[in-house]
Amino acid sequence: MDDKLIAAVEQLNEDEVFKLVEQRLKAGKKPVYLREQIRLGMVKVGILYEKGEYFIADLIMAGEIVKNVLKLILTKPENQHHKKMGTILLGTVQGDLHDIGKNIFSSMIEAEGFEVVDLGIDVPPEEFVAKTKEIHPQIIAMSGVLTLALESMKKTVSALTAEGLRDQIRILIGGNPVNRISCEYIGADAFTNNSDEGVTYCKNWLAG
Ligand code: B12
Repeated sequence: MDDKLIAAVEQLNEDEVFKLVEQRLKAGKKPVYLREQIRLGMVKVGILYEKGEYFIADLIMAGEIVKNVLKLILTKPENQHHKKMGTILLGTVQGDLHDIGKNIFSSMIEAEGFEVVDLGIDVPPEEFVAKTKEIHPQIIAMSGVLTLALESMKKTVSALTAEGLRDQIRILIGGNPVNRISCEYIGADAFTNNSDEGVTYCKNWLAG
């Protein structure tokens, strides 16, 4: 664990976060490792918010710092795939405005050669359904960080099922509150708390 980097994120010290990330990249640390350290820092920010020591403004600031620093880490590799692997319809579900995790996944999966159609945040089930009918994605990937997102994910799967679309697609759910039990409840095909694992699911699904 990179205690210094985690602490810099926790303390909302943007200059220090940038300095440390640049140093670590130069020293050959992998983006996947650095992303995880930043995520751990964000967990600490969340704990301070829960304790009442941080406020909404601090969450916003944390979100901005992470968005900015991820630009350093998510620089697309030169050896990007050119063959289109498949299409993924992505969005943060209704009621949820968090998009940092979604955007990380989006950049990573694009770098693997997938086409990503990103519906953004607070996406209602009807919008997932309408876009699925229009673009026929192989995979729908839903993101949610709030507990209430689980209910929105379930509604989205139900709406897809009601329209007869469920059997044609794989559904992946990602974000902090998802787990095996909620995955079964929602009726998704897979869940993950980790973008890298999400990428692996998508690649495996389309490979076989
Ligand atoms: C930054 C932040 C905000 C920012 C968001 C900015 C943005 N553009 O996203 C702002 C200020 C807007 C915000 C608002 C709120 N927030 Co907030 N926020 C956070 C914070 C500190 C960090 C979230 C984050 O970006 N983490 C870093 C990313 C990288 O992690 P991640 O999202 O988990 O993503 C990783 C994986 O989950 C996965 N992943 C995520 N999505 C997907 C999708 C797919 C397909 C795949 C494969 C993988 C994947 O990949 C990522 C990396 O590997 C968290 C605390 C925490 N510990 O998470 C609270 C937290 C999520 N927020 C919380 C709350 C309560 C709120 C508010 C309700 C506060 C309020 N009273 O207004 C509002 C809700 C607004 C809304 N309707 O959504 C609570 C949620 C509690 C709950 N269980 O429901 C948390 C946990 C804080 C806390 N401990 O209380 N927040």
